[in-house]
Amino acid sequence: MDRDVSYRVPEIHCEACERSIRGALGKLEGVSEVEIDWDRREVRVRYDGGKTDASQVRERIERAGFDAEAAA
Ligand SMILES: [Cu+2]
Repeated sequence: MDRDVSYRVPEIHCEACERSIRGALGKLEGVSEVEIDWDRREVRVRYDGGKTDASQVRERIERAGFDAEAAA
């Protein structure tokens, strides 16, 4: 089943940041969509709940070098 999760990533500053995050999440199996909201500094991810979960999504963002906080 498809699920959505959002994280606040305050350190997104430029397109290189966006590329790193997209690259990191693109390698995570089950991720089908990554949306970056520049105004809110938020990363929204759609993923297959049978293949991965929100904590793995968060871990990928953090491993790419960014703090990820649960979005309100
Ligand atoms: Cu950047």
